[in-house]
Parts: sequence; structure tokens; C-alpha cells
Amino acid sequence: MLPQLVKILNDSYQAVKNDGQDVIAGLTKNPKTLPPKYFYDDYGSELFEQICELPEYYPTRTETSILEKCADEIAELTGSKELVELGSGSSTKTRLLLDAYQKIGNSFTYIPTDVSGGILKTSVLELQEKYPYFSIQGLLGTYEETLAYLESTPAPTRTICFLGSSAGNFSPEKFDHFLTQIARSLQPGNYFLLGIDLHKPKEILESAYNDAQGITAAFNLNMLSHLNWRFQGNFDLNLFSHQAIYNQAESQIEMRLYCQENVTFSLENLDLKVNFQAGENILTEISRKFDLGILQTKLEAKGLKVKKVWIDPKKWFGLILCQA
Ligand code: AVJ
Repeated sequence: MLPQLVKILNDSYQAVKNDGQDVIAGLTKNPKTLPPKYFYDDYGSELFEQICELPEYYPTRTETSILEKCADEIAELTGSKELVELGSGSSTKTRLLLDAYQKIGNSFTYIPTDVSGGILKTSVLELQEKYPYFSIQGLLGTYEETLAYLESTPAPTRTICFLGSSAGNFSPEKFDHFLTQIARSLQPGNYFLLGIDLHKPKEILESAYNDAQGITAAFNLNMLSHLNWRFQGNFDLNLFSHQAIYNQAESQIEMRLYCQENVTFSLENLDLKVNFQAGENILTEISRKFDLGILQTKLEAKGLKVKKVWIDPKKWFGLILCQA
């Protein structure tokens, strides 16, 4: 059923023995780290949907308010016949763009891509019903797999969108490499639409990542249960606790899981044993907050010409439209 609806770019989301090299690398480092993509098993994607609705979590509703104002203009400026979205999740905000492209009335293909098969399949079904004249083609895979695929399938009028400030998860070096891959996946005249979280007071940031209901804590802890099922692990979630702090010097939220005891866990499928000392932590996510000017210079240096920028009145969030 799934392969007919959603094209699977490889088998890395089955717990095969040679997978998870990034987990091994991260957990054998000091300090320990894990890649944020492991938040998003099906339950994690569900928790993220709940985060987007939290009163403290401003990014989703701020970006939505910007899209409500500029979606028509984006559709007109780009005139694209293909919209690819990286990390599409439920594609909720994207529907504003899809509505705008529908008004233009061209033949149109939407390609949502995600690492969570569950949410991707559900959204593709819903979208196909809501937009019967669009071709909807889900791609299940990581950013790297998706961008490699896009590079091999050029399109004359393509827009790639990357919303929600997920670009904040990359270190500056990884972001640089990511933008190179984006530029390679676009032909001259194609577009890149980037949603980006901007600098703001520490208190607002820290409460957005430490919500009162504890959903963000559950989302963070769920990474360990994801690793448990994917790699036959035995992490005891009761021994870990969530922390999110804003590192002002690096302009980034840092989310960690703190281990409370001296303990060893194993991930059988990876032949890995992981020792923790009481108080030791794993860095599970950085979420960088950007300066628009610096970011624009960076994009231009990658051959992505900034065509237009939209921001909300509080200057909390920005949408940047670039052309290759
Ligand atoms: C999906 C990466 C944009 O960094 O704000 C939300 C993930 N982590 N709450 C973010 C997240 C904790 C989110 N991104």
C-alpha cells in the first residue's frame, strides 16, 4: 500500500544492521549527541503537531500569519508547476501555498517529503482529496536522499520550500553544505522558499521549548523510545529528563536529555553499549535563531538571489524567496 502512494527513497527506515552509523558516532562522542531526525518516528511526528498548537510555541502561528499574507504573491512570482517541500509533516501551512497555486490554475505537482511514513501517507491521501487536479507525489527519505533524488530529476519550473525554520537544526557548517545541495537541485530560474526563526528575547525562546504541558519534554524523550524500537535498545526513559536552554553566544536553543544515574544501555542491532555517568547528557537538537542580513548574504554567496523577504510585525519570523 505505502509504496504506491509514497516513493521510498531507500530502506534506511527499516532497522537493518548497517544503518544507524550516525547514532553510533553520536553516542560514542564526548559530549554525546544524536541527530534530530530521530525525533520523527510516527509518534514523534504526532507530538510535533501538538507542539505547533502550543500557546508558547510561536513559530508555527507566526509563519502561518506571514503565509496568509504572501502566499498569492509567491505563487504569482514563481509561477511554478512543481513544489517540493522538505520535512513536510502534515503539510498544514503549505495548504496556503497550494490554495494560491490552485488559483493560478496551471497543471501542478506537489512533492511532500518526510522521514515519517505515517504522517506522509496520511497527508498525501488528504491532499489528493482536497486538490483533485494536482499530482501529489510523496517521497519518504532524509534531506540528503531527497536532494540527491531532486538533483537527478531537474524540472524547469521548480520551487523547493523549507518551512518552519528546520534549517535551524543544522550547524553552520552543515547549513553551508545543505545550501550547496539546494543550489544543485535547482535549475537557473527555479526558486527556494525558506522560513526562518529570528533573534528574540531569551525568555520567549526558552518558554517555547519548555512548555507548561510538557509536550516538548515528551517529544525529546521519545527519541529514546524511537531508538529502542529501531535498534532493539533498552533505554529507560524514566532515567532521563528534558532540558532546553538558549545559548546566547551561539544564538541557538540547545535541547538535551540528562541521565540521572550511572548506567549502561545497549542498542543490540548496532552492537553498541553506551555508558552514562549520573548527570551526563545527550545533545538532541540545536535550533538556531538567525539574523536576516547575515542569512541573505549567505544565500547570495551560494548563488541563491534573494527576490523578496516577508516578516511579521514583531520581526519574530521571516520568509525568504530566492531564485537560482
Ligand atoms: C521542526 C526543527 C523547526 O527547532 O523549533 C520544536 C523542532 N524542537 N520544539 C524547532 C522543535 C522542540 C523545531 N523544528
